[in-house]
Amino acid sequence: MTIELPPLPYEQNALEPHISANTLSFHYGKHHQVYVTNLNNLIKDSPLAGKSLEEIVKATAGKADKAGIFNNAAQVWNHTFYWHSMKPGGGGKPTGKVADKIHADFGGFDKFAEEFKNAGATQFGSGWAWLVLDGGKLKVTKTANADLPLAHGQTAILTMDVWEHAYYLDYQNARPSYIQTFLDKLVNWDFANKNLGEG
Ligand code: MN3
Repeated sequence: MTIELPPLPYEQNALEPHISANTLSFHYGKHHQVYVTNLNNLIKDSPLAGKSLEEIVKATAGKADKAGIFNNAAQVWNHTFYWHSMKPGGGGKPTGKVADKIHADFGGFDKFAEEFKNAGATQFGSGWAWLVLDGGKLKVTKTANADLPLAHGQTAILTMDVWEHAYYLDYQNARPSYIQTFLDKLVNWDFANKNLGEG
C-alpha cells in the first residue's frame, strides 16, 4: 500500500481570481505530489510502509532521526487539509456550530479574524496558521515548516498555508493581502463545522 495524492476537491481554476489555476497547478500538481513521492520512497520496505498517513505522522513526530519522513508525511496531510479549508464562493462569516464556538471562545468573529491574520502574518518564514480545538476550546495557532496540530494533541479545524509557494505567483510578497483574501473569499466554514463534529 502506498500513500496516494488525494484529488483536489474542485477544479484547478475554481478559486480564481483569488488563487490562480497557475498557482494550483504548481502547488497541488508539483509541491503536494513531490511530498507524496518522497514519502513513499522514504518508507518503502520500512515498518512504516502500509501505515496510514496519521499513523506515520504520529510515529515520527519529534524524532530527529525520522525528520525527513515526518516532514513529507505532515506536508501531505497539511496540503490535503488546506485544499478542503477553502472552497469556491467561500469566505466571510461562519455559520452553525463553529460560529457559536468562535463567539464563545474568542469573544466574537472580529477577534478571531485578528488573531488568525496575525498568526499568518507573523509566522517567520514557511509554515501554517491554524484554527484548532485544544482541550475543548478553539484556539488560533501557527506552526513552522511541516509541523501540525496532530503532533501537539490538538484537532485541526482549518488551516492556511503561508509558505511563499502558496501565494507568490498571485500576490508576490504581499502575504497580508493573501491572508485577507483567504478570510474574505475562500475559507470553507462547512469544512470547519464538519471537523467540529457537525455535518
Ligand atoms: Mn504549500
